[in-house]
Amino acid sequence: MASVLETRPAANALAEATDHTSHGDGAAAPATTDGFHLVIDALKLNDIDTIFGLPGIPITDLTRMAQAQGMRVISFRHEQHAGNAAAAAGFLTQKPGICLTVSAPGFLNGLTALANATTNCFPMILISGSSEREIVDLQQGDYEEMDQLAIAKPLCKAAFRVLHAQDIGIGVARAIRSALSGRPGGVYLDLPAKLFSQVMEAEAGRKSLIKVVDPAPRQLPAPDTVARALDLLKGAKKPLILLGKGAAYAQADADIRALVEKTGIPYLPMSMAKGLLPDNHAQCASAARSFVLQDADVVLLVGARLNWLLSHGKGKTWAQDKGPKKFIQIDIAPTEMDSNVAIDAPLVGDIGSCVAALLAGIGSGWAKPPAEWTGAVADRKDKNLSKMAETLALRPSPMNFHSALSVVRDIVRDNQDAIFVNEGANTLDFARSIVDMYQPRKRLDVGTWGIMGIGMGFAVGAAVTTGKQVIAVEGDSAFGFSGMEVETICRYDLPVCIVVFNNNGIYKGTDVNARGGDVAPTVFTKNARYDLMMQAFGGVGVHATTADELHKAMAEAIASRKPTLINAVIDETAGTESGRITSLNPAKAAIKK
Ligand code: ADP
Ligand code: TZD
Ligand code: MG
Repeated sequence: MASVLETRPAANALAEATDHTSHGDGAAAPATTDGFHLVIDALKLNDIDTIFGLPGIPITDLTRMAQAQGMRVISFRHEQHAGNAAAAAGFLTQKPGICLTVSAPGFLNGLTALANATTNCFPMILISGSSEREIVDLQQGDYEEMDQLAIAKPLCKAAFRVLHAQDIGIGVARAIRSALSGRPGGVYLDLPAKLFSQVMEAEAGRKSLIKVVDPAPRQLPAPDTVARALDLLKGAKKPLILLGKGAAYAQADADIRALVEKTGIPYLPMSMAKGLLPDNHAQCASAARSFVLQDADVVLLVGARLNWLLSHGKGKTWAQDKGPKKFIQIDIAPTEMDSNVAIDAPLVGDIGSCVAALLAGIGSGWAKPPAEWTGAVADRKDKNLSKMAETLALRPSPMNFHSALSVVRDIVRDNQDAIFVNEGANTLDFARSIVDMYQPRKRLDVGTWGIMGIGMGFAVGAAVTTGKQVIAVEGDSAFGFSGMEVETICRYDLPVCIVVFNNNGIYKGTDVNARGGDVAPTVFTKNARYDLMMQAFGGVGVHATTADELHKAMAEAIASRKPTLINAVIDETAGTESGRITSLNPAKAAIKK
C-alpha cells in the first residue's frame, strides 16, 4: 500500500534541490532542476515576488524553497485570508496576487477568495497542490482526495492543471495571461503532488519557462464608438460620470481626472473608486447621490457595472418614471453592455485607451454642462454636507457610528496615503459616506458581493504589497470572520491599525429571544474586549470609549506603525438592520393563525 509518506515529495527535497543548477554527483552529470524550482522560477521570471499561503502536504517545501529563493512568503492562519491578501495585491498592482494552498480542504478554503476576486474583477491565481490523479479519478480514497480542477472551473475565469515539469512554464504563463487580460479575474492552477519532484535538465527547464509579453494588451475603442459617445455626451443637459472600481484598477488616474475636469461634469465614485479624484473635489457629487441618479439625463459609466449596487440602472433610484436615461458605458467586457438596461453608446476597450480617446475628441472647445445643472447639484450637496457636519460634531456617550467615524474621517484626512479597509453593515455604510478618500486605490472593501471576511486578508495584502499604513475599520461581526489573522499581522510586524466598531452584534446588540434560552442570533458576548486579542500576540490593544480616546489611539498607532487593535465601544442601539440595504431582506409573509 502506498503510504502518504511514500507518495509525497522527498523530505530532503529542499536540501537536494537548493543547488539545482550545479552539477550534483560527478562532472559528467548535467545540472538538473525539479518541479518545485520550475514553479518558483516561472513566477519570478514574471516579476511575481510574493506568495500568500498556508503550508502542508504537498506544498510545504515549495514555501520553504520560495523563501530560500528570495520570494516573500506570507504564511496565514486560514487560506481564505491568504486568498484575500492575494486578491488585494492583484487589485493594487495589476499583477496577479498568488495564493498557495494544500489540497482539498485548503483548496476549498482558498476558493471563496478566488470566487470573490473573480466577481470583483481582481486578478489573482490560486495555486493548490492536489493528490494522486490516478487515485482521485478512480475515487479510491486518497489523502485529501478531491477533483479540484472540476470544482474550481465554474467559480473562476480559467482553470488549468499541469502534469509534467516541462509544462510548468506554459501553465504559469497561461494563468498569468488569463488573470490579467480582458476583464481581470481569478485563475486556478492545479499542481499534483507528483509534479514537484519531477526532475529535468536545468537548461531545458530554463528554456521551458515563459516571460509573458504584454499580458493585458491595450484594447483601443473603435473610432465610430468614440464619436457616438461624444455626440451623446455633448447633447446632455444633465450629464453625470460614474466611476467604478474598474476605473481605479485601470491606473489611468491622470486621464480620468482630466476627463472629469475638462468636461466639468459632476461625478459619482462607487465605493472603491473613491479617491480617484479627491472626495472633496468641487465636482464630486457623492453628497448629492440620490439627486444626481434621479435627475441626470446622460450617464457615462467608467468601469462600473449596472448591478444591484446601482439598482440595475432602473426603478425609483433612477427616477425611471421621469423618462429613460441615456447610458454611455466604458468596459473591457463587450458582454457587459445591455446587461440590465439598454446602453446607447457602448465603448468597448480598456479604460486608459477609451478615456484617452474621449479626451482627444473633446479638444479645447468643449462646452461645460448648463450652470442650472451643476448649480443644482452643488446646492443639494452643500445642504447635505452641512446637515452631516452637525451630526458629526455631536459627542454622544457611548459613541455612535457618526461620532466614531468623525474621528476616523479626520485621521484619514491627515494620513492620505494610508490604505483604508472597511467591512461590516452599518460600519461599512456609514464609513463609506463619512470617510473621505483623497488618493486612488486607497479604499478596499466588501466589493460586489458585500462579503464579510475580507478585512484582515486585505489588510495584510495591502500592507505587504505597498509598505504603507493600513487602517481597517471593522464591524465586530465582520472582524470575527478573519480575526485570527491578527497573529499574522503581529508576526510580520505590519503597520495595521484595526478599529473594531463594537456594538455587541450583527447590525446592533439589542435583539432578544422572546422565548428565553439562547441569546438572539444577531447578538454577541456583551462588552467583549477585542483589544486583548491583539495583546495576546504582542501587538498594541486599546479600549476606547470616547471620541478623544479613539483619536489618540489611532494617531499613536499610525505614528508608531505598530500592529494595533482599538476596541471602539459603539452604542448597541445605534445601527439599523442590514445597514443601508435593509430593503433587500425578504418581506415576512403574514402568518395565519
Ligand atoms: P463597481 O462595483 O465599483 O461599480 P464593478 O466591479 O461593478 O465596479 O465594475 C468594474 C468593471 O470594470 C467591470 O465590468 C470590468 O469588466 C471593468 N474593467 C476592469 N478593468 C478594466 C479595464 N482596465 N478597462 C476597462 N474595463 C475594465
Ligand atoms: N456571511 C458572509 C460571508 N457575508 C455576509 N455579507 C454575511 C454573512 C451577512 N452579513 C452582512 O451582510 S453584514 C454582516 C453579516 C453577518 C455583519 C454586520 O455586523 P457588523 O456591522 O458587526 O460587522 P454593524 O456595524 O454591527 O452593522
Ligand atoms: Mg456590529
